[in-house]
Amino acid sequence: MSDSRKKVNVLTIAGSDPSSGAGLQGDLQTILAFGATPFSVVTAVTSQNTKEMKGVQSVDVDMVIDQLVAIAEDFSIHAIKMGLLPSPDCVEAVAKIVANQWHNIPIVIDPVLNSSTGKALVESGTHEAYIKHLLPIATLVTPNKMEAEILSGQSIGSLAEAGHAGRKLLESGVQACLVKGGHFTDDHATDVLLTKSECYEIKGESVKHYDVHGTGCALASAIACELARGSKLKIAVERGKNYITKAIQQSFSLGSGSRHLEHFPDLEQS
Ligand code: PXL
Repeated sequence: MSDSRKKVNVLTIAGSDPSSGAGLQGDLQTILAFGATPFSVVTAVTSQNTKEMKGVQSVDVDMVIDQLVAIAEDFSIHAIKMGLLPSPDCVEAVAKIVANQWHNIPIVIDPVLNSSTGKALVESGTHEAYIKHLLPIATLVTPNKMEAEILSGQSIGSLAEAGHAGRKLLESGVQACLVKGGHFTDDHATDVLLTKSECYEIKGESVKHYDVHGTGCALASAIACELARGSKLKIAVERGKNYITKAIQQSFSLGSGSRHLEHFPDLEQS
């Protein structure tokens, strides 16, 4: 984890998960675990538990804008993490306000399109809006295999193809792309990090394959906290990945379905 003595404010723009596994509630726990101060703007409300995604309702775009303006008027924000943005209108409005209000701070986008059970969480046209409005202002986008396939329009069956898809996403103007693995290699633990000039395979410790909810949200939040403190991109991604690995290894069952991440893991435990 990064230098916890430096006070930073990290804003998450995300949907609510009442079961606290993913979304806003997962982000808040991660941001606290990194010793940063969390701020939150709600874009959608879901009804779900560890067994089932029951429904999703968007917050009015005007209300999303009002929340963003209220935060911008009163606080310095050092990094932004975005998760579920449920409609093309929401994506466009958020991109506009963020570009106007927050210059030169790291913006990390976890492009949530479906729930882990495959239920669509966003309206049609949302992924096109990401490419047109949001990726051009972002520091890093962190798609999983399926999200990278949708956003790039390319299928991914290997690490090399993950790299091609990531390179395609860079054409939108985003500064960097982390295509999360889990599926490309035998150890299920290698991600591909691309910038315009660099390409890294970020290898993680192999983790037992648990059904854990909210890993993408927590990883993007962790990276946003590191970037807020001034960590270089590759270091931020490696620290975020180490955090999420430990959070998965130490995950636990609270409900009868997917497990909860340990958002405050012991980072020394192997
Ligand atoms: O893990 C993606 C995600 C993000 N945000 C919310 C969610 C989910 C997945 O279910 O419910 C609110």
